[in-house]
Amino acid sequence: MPPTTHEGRPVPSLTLRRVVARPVVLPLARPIVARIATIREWPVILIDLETEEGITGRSYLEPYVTKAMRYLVPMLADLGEHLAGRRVAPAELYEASRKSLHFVGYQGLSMIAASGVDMAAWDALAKAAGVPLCVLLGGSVGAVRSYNSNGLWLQAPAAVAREAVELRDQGGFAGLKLRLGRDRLDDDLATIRAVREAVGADVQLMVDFNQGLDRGEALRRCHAIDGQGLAWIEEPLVYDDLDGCAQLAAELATPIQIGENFYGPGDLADALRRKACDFVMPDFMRIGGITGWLRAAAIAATANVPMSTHLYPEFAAHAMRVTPTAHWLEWQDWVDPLLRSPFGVERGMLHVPDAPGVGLEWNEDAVRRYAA
Ligand code: SMN
Ligand code: MG
Repeated sequence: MPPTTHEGRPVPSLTLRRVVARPVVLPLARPIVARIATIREWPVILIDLETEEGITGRSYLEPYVTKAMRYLVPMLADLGEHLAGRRVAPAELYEASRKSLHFVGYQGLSMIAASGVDMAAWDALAKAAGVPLCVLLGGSVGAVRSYNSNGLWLQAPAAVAREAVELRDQGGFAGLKLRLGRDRLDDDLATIRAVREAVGADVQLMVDFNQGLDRGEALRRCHAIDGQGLAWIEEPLVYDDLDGCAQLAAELATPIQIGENFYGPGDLADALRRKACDFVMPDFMRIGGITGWLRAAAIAATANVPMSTHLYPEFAAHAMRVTPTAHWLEWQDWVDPLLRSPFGVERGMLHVPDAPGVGLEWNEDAVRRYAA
């Protein structure tokens, strides 16, 4: 007996035909001005995983650096060629992708490409099953608590406070993330105070140093903001300094948050083993797509560590519906111009659409307009 959906229809087996990757570059309404870089345009690779049966799985990648698309686009096509003819069984494709990378290594762009294919494979499979991805994963359709991460970069305190009110009111958000790491610590402190004053006591404030501090500066600054009632302090140190993070996590009352640079579930396990953080927030393109996320979520759950998402809010919404220690979804609308139906946000909750798959359809006019 073939497996059946909730409506009793058989789930067709899908065969991967090819992977089509299209680079686009979007303008950012609010340029990213972080401690370590300024980003004015947002590169996105749209992935269509075509199957012999006519169902197309969709995903996208956001590789930060426009030039990185030069390498990722052919990698995705090559991975597609390597996997062509195989059944769209995400766990098997994930293993096959990894095996094909034994010699070049799993991390970096390798993992990013494999993650993009994985996400598209899950979308295809859920479409074939006729159910939303979260349902295929064993969950139900619903909403996920989200914070607005659209802005609050390194501008002057008063400007950040004004923007914080705008972002709170963009969807009734009860959480906002500010970026820190101005030249002077006093200006970071003034920004936290100005934002708190502007948005009131009921909004949780996360802060992100974007890996911008050395150990001495991190000790000084994190202790200085430790009494501000922040929800977390994110990436104070360069991402691979787990010993430094462990020292901060041990000393500070405010939880330390890391994870957007975990390459695969093993990195998450390693960070927890080394007590490098209190919270984790893997990024879908680095943790290994949905397959990597599910494995990472199991590890976080066994350690009772709250797990938040990084970018990819549409995939995040589905994944969080089945994440045992689901904490906060990071919401951004940067890719919305490319979507036919952006997901809705209400009272700070991102809603999973009740439709087969993830719920991504490209707005082809916009794709043409922003083609790189
Ligand atoms: C971030 C996201 C996207 C671009 C730059 C920085 C940030 C985050 O680290 O966590 O949102
Ligand atoms: Mg971050």
